[in-house]
Amino acid sequence: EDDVLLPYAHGHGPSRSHRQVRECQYVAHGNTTHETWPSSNHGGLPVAESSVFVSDVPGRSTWVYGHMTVVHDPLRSLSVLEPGGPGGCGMKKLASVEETAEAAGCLYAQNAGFFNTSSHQCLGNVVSDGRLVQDSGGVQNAQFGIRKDGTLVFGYLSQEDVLDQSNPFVQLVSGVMWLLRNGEVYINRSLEAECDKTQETGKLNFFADVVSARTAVGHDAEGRLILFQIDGQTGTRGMNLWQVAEFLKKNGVINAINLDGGGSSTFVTDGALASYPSDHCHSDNRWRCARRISTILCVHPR
Ligand code: NDG
Repeated sequence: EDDVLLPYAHGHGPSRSHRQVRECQYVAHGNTTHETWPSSNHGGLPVAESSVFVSDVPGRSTWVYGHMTVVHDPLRSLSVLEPGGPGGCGMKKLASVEETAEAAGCLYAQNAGFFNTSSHQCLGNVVSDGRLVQDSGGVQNAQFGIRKDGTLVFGYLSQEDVLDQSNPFVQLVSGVMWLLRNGEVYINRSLEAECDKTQETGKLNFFADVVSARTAVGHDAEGRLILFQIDGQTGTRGMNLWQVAEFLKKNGVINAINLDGGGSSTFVTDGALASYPSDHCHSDNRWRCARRISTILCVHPR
């Protein structure tokens, strides 16, 4: 009834070893590769602007809508929020983006981190408004964070990097696939480096190549945050990750990571749903409903 979550090939779950399946890498100490950029801090209103676009992937007749939100003062107006409020990850809660965003007074919000669809556990690193909610133990997946001094961080982090208190993370969330690094598509390298167990839409190559609804976050040359969301349906419409990366690059994004997508991909303005989700409603299969998801990115007044 959901936007397809594909089973692993031949019934081999993520825990069974398989010749082609790498073990996930846990890096406890030292520096793993990432990029940093000073965030913009424009004092003037508004804190953010949001625009709608229509996908224009060459050769495709099934077009969908998407949203780009530009955040002018990320350090003061962007938060990673747990599902349903503080403590949501610990309680293995899921909540719609509308619920979490409405309660927190977000002007704009979109889904963020991946979760285990059976246990509802939030996956990866989560730092929310200066509170370390959980760390992933150094698992290698694409990260987005903001440090206390406003530095934007995109890429891979060791557990030590995540826990470092000299200039601590005030916001941090994990995605899957580093889409753009220094203005270049970084998907080939991500396919080799990243843990495949953080997402449930088939193997990592399929996950990257399939068209679907997508959510991403990046930054431009001025250090503004760029939030990206595009509607879709896994295997039918939307964008694959190569197309998302090209689209972001064309629009001036320098570093970007992919966040939870598919039926989780959701965009909310002023507490109201502003995207077309792909999951069918539990109550009536004819209609589409927003999925209850894990963490969100919330743009709020300063
Ligand atoms: C979405 C994701 C899936 C993930 C699940 C829970 C895509 C295309 O949400 O990988 O496991 O986080 O991003 N699908 O269905």
